[in-house]
Amino acid sequence: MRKRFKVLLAVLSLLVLSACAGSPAPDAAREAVVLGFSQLGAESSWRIANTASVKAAAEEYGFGLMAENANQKQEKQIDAIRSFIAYRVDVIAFSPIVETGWDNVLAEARQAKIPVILVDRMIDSPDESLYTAFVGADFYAEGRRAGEYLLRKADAIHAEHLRVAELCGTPESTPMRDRQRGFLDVVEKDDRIEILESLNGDFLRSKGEECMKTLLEKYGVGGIDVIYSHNDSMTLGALDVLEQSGAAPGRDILMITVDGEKEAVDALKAGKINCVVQCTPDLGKDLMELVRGLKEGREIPRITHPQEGVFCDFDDLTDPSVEGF
Ligand code: GYE
Repeated sequence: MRKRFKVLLAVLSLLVLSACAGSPAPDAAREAVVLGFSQLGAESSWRIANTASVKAAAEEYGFGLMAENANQKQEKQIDAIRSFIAYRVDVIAFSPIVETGWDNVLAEARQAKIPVILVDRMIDSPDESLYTAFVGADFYAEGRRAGEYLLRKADAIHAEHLRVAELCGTPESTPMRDRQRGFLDVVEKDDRIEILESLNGDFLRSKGEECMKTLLEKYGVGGIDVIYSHNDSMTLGALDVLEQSGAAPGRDILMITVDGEKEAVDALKAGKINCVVQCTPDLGKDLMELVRGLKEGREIPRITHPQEGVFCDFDDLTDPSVEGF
């Protein structure tokens, strides 16, 4: 009996010692956290960098991560969220591909008392209790920055009339809606600006190419003055087509894009793009801070927006801070 008691005591003190020798108590709590993350797909360099940021940050914070990629399918995201609920993860994070259609599955998460954090994109629902927090860019502000650049450029080149074609991201997604609205709110009342048309390029490079071909067939290089594209992937696709057709993007057609991936920033430096509105994919750490806050029972901010700006041909592009992700 005495011997068994001694062994038990030894095991207990070892446990206590190892807990003390390792990380402090809050870290031990962190290790117990499991986060379910449903990424919407891998449509762009932005998305790939965003997935990497979430994975690296989960590792840094010592959180368990169940990550699922939905390959651009809302049903797959819904299935992933249901599997996270069944697994009883501590927190669910997901990037909704479109804004509507989430009410049922998020009500199931609420019923299971699992908090939900929206990453990158928003949902559109009258029920605000379906999610606890949002971390991602202010897309409306990004659209406005694109519009403000265009008006500044119009002044600088003394333009009287600028015909704009818009390459849009995935229909019904938050960045598509808000980048369009923000841009229009700035340029709409300026009678130098004419919007020729808005085409859906689904945030894909291949569709950016297709859209640019369609535009060239319809208007010719001389019939378009500005391309405003909702992301770099579509812009880079359009650049390929323009260059193949012998046009000089950046000079014959002003190119305005959103994201800031390395290839686009290099094209800005080479004079093929005129303005890159930044949108950072690096949301991992902000997300993990929110998860940690929830786990520790703290009040967390409802909305977290990262700091973002603009790189454009009015800037000193040799400055080392002008770099892409
Ligand atoms: O701009 C685009 C991606 O939701 C901010 O989605 C994201 C957008 C990003 O495919 O490249």
